[in-house]
Formats: sequence, C-alpha cells, structure tokens
Amino acid sequence: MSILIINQGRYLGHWVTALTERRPGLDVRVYPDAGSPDEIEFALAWNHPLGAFKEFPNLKCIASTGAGVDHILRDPELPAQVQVTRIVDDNLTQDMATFVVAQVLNHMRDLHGYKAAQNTSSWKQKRYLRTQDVTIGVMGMGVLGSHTALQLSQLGFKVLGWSRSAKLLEGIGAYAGPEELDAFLSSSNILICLLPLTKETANILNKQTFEKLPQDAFVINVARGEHLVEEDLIEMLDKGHLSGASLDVFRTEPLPEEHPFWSHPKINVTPHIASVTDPASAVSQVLENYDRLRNGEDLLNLVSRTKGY
Ligand code: NDP
Ligand code: OXD
Repeated sequence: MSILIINQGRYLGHWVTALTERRPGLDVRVYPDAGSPDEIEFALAWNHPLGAFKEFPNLKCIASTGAGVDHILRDPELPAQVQVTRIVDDNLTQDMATFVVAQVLNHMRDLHGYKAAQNTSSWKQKRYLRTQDVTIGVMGMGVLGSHTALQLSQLGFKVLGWSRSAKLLEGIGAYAGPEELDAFLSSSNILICLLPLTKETANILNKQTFEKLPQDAFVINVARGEHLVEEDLIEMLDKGHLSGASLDVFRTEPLPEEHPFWSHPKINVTPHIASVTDPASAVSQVLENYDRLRNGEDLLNLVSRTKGY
C-alpha cells in the first residue's frame, strides 16, 4: 500500500520529508504522478483538484493535512465509500489559542492603530479596554475553540462558548444551537469564529449576526472565509457598529491585491497563518491511521461526512 499526497500549495515538500524520514522505505507518491491508480488506498490531501479522487477505485481513506475538511467534502465527486480524517494536534491547538490571544490583546490596546499612527508621527493617547470590560464569545467549541476559550478565561476574561451541543467547561458560559445564538451574541464584545465550514455555518458572520453584537464589538475570523459575508462586515464597520475585525481566512486565498480588506483602516489581515499544521508533529497520526487502515482497525480523528466536520 502507498500514500498518495494531493496537496496544492501547502508544505508539500515538508510532508514528503516527514513521511519518508519517519518511515524509510514508505511508498510515497505525489499527485499527479500516482502510478497505477488501483494501488492507491490512502491519500493525504489539501485543496485537491476537484474530482481527482474518483481516479482511484480502491481509495479508502482521505486524510486532511489540516483540522478542517471542508476542502475535501466540497468535492461533489467524492467517492461515497471513502473515510475522511483530520488533524488533531497539540501544537495546532496551542498555536490557534496563542494567535487569538494576540489578536484580542492587540485590539484591547489598539496596537495596530498605534503602528498606523507611528507611520504619520502622530502622538495621540487613546482610552483602552481592560480585561474586566470585555466578554469574549467563541463560536465553535471543538478542539480549537474549547482550548482557546479556556486560555482566554485563564487570562481573566469572561468567556462564552457557542456550539451545537452545550460544552460544560469550568468558567465558560455554555450556549448551544440556533435558539441560544442571540443571547450569546448580545453579550459578546469580541466574537471569535472557530466553526467548521458546513452548510449550516456558511455565511454565519452576516449583518443580522453583527447587529446582535453590542456596540463597538470586534470580530475575529480564524475559521474559513466563507463564514463571512464580506460586504456586511464592511457595512457594519463603516456604520460604526463594529469597531474592527481581524481576519485570517478569506473566500479567495491569497486575498486578491485589489480587495478592499487590504486597505480598510479597521481590518487587520493575516495570510491564513493563525495555526499551521507542522508535518513533523502531525505525521505520526497520519502513519497511525495508515497502519490502522491496513489492519482493518477504526481510524482516529474520523470526520462525520453527514455533519460535515
Ligand atoms: P471541531 O470539529 O473540533 O469543532 C467544531 C465545533 O463547531 C464543535 O464545537 C461543533 O459543535 C461546532 N459546530 C459545528 N457546527 C455547528 C453549528 N451548526 N452550530 C453551532 N456549532 C457548530 O473543529 P476544530 O476546533 O478542530 O477546528 C475548527 C475550524 O478551525 C476548522 O474546521 C478550520 O476551518 C479552522 N481552522 C483554521 C485554521 C487557521 O489557521 N486559520 C487552522 C486550523 C483550523 P459540537 O461540539 O456540538 O459538535
Ligand atoms: C486547517 C487550516 O484547517 O490550516 O488546519 O486552516
């Protein structure tokens, strides 16, 4: 059995190195040089060309090289029998929490604003937010959201979490389902999106959602660009209801040069780096699943194709 890597633009070489160093002699193939299609049962994927998987009649498992699997499940020709797995990794989890904490603290002290002021030699002191002034709402209380929420809570923030099923974590207010969304939003001065992209969550960061947030709320989207209705964000920022946004993910990546987000004074843009899988750290779980598949055992970090995450 071999591992086929189908990876457009993300650390391809690092994955090849990690797999072959960890398991010398492993038959690693890189798409489109897949060899005989019948021999491929296990694929490691990120942003594959849609339709590519149907070329492999014996494919049994597609492992995402990241936490998200929307890039795999969006393929209308995804073979029905294939199991999909994702990465759950301590580094990935901790890196996300660190990034979100950095964005929260930056916002509270307006450090981006002072950097802009420095560019015009402008000395202007502004009021700032304190921990006790801010309630943070985390949408998506899975592996990344729960850890991020707990880290923020340990820093002294009041933190609320919203998910499909309520997550009872010490010190975190639990909200669940569409019926509790409004109550969750109405208390969230900083809204963090850590939802998976599914039919239910697409476009969830829209005007109606933003209107339910308190005046001057701040939005951090580190999940997927398709969660955000871009023109609604700009409208709510320009109207002054939202005070700003930090965006790490976009509908089109790389973010096109002419996109208004680049120059909007209230938007901070980062290039999808909130938390990046380190192949050296995540390779062992990929190989573990490869072995499990060969031995007919249950796979780790399996995704529900019905739920979409
Ligand atoms: P998980 O699958 O562990 O968690 C998903 C959470 O979202 C769960 O709490 C789930 O609820 C909740 N959820 C799903 N659907 C709904 C819904 N319709 N309404 C309310 N809550 C819902 O995912 P992770 O925490 O591992 O990752 C989250 C996302 O972060 C990834 O899918 C990916 O898109 C993004 N990501 C971004 C990165 C970046 O660098 N910007 C890096 C890594 C990931 P329940 O618990 O009840 O099932
Ligand atoms: C992921 C990502 O899903 O990097 O892991 O976006």
